Amino acid sequence: MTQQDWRKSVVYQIYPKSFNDTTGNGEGDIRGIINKLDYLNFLGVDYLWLTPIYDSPMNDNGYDIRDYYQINAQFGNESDLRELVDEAHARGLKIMLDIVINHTSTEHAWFEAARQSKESPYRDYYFFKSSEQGSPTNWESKFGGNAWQYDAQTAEYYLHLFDVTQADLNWDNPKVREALYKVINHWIDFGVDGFRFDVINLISKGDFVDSEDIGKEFYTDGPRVHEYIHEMNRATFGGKDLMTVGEMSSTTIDHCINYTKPERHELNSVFNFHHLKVDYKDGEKWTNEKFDLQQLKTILMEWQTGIYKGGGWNAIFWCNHDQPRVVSRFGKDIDEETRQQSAKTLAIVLHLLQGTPYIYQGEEIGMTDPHFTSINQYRDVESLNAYQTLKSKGYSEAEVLAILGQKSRDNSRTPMQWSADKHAGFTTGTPWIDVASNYETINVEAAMADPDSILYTYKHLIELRHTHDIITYGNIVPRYMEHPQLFVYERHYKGEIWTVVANMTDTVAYLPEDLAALSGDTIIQNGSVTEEYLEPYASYVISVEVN
Ligand code: TEU
Repeated sequence: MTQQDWRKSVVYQIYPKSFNDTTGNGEGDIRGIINKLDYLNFLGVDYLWLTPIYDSPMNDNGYDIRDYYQINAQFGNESDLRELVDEAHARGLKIMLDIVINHTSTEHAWFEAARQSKESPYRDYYFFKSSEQGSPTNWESKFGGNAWQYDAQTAEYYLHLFDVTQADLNWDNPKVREALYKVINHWIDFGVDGFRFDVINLISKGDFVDSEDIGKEFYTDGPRVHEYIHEMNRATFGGKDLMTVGEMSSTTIDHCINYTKPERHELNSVFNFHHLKVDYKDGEKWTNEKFDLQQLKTILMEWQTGIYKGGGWNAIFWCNHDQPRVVSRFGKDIDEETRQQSAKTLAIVLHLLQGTPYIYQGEEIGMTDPHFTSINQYRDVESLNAYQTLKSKGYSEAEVLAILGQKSRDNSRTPMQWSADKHAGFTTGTPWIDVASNYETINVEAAMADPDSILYTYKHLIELRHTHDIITYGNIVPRYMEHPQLFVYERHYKGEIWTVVANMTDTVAYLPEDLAALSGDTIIQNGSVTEEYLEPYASYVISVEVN
């Protein structure tokens, strides 16, 4: 691959545990990724982001790191990773690692030393606080329960914004920052091409006082966060040919502009999640709310235009390992035709936006939520906690299962569907989590054999991004924001306008007159489009020269 502007890249996210198992132990591994590089190359993506592959007790599937320098034995060893990087590079593919530095596992040597005594030199690597009357503050963990855990050995509490086995690191301690920069530099020297930084906007904690909410306001985009990210940039990846993306929890457009404006030397790009909360009820995830299309459009367009005007850079995505499958969420998976139509239209709408698109494994073949029917099928710590909490609030088993079925992170963590073979060709053993029962129809082999498949729409969209600068650099103009069915926007660049028109619903949508009158070159089209209407989930992109 010739050197291209990183802004034109497309990233493919791999969740190694569920990608491809070569040992038969029911869990994916690094060799499994190596075996599928030709497929990824065929798809045409530029970067592969691997969720954490370091040594970990796996309470949060690798987001609880025990040793930043060791490879998780379940996934392989360092020479497997070496081979993966080399084999990827040989195909023009680049590798991004996931860096989890807001917290470590409580099994990390630093934490084990820290918890021994108040005098440990590692004590202030973390937040330990004494408190006479229970928890130091009323903050809640994002996985349920209070965010402080009492540690009997020294009779103090430590902070964990996530699982009780994920202790938050104290970034105000310069030794912590130095140790973490060393980790990043180690992997730069190893030869990786970029990093995804886990919940990086939570690293600077403010005052430790009670919250009227769950504590977010004290650590989200906290007081010294920009200073720390800038310092990290200068001490590690800054000025090198490495792509970076920060995962930003509950952030704002203004902060994200500052995180990504090139002249501030912080990060290349950011994930935000506001558009994925449109099926929450009053901010609550664990509900069965239908998604709100108007809200989805409004939020996406606010971020698109806001970040663009501010000179920042978005990551654009529908799916990741924490989110349900988009075709089951904002599309419909009730029958084959509707699944294919809606998956393609969702792909078109997303990939023509401004920013760096991310494809999560299986999204490119329209993988669906598995529609689990028993709590025994769930594995995720967050889902298992939510199950208990909802049950204790009086919800029936059926109600809780319906909610988990819509919101659980396990929806996206079921094994990658490679073929119609047993266990979808993912493993010869017993998969660690059930395969979705539709794998005989929905799998890579079938998708490759069908030129009309969702897979080819993704491939085409990636090619378009690589060959048409308007997708990367064009201005973005929202249209028909109030339309109850259509998602319409324009991209403007060097005398050309591309209009993206999508029917986001399962009923026919009639075109407003000026759209019906638009004539130009069709760049891509999905489903049946006439001069008057779009069939359910149909969409198209049309290019018009303006001077
Ligand atoms: O996620 C951060 C995060 O806050 C969410 O996406 C979270 O999973 C969701 O809010 C739960 O409702 C990152 C990782 O992507 C996630 O897998 C980890 O569990 C988490 O950080 C902790 O490291």
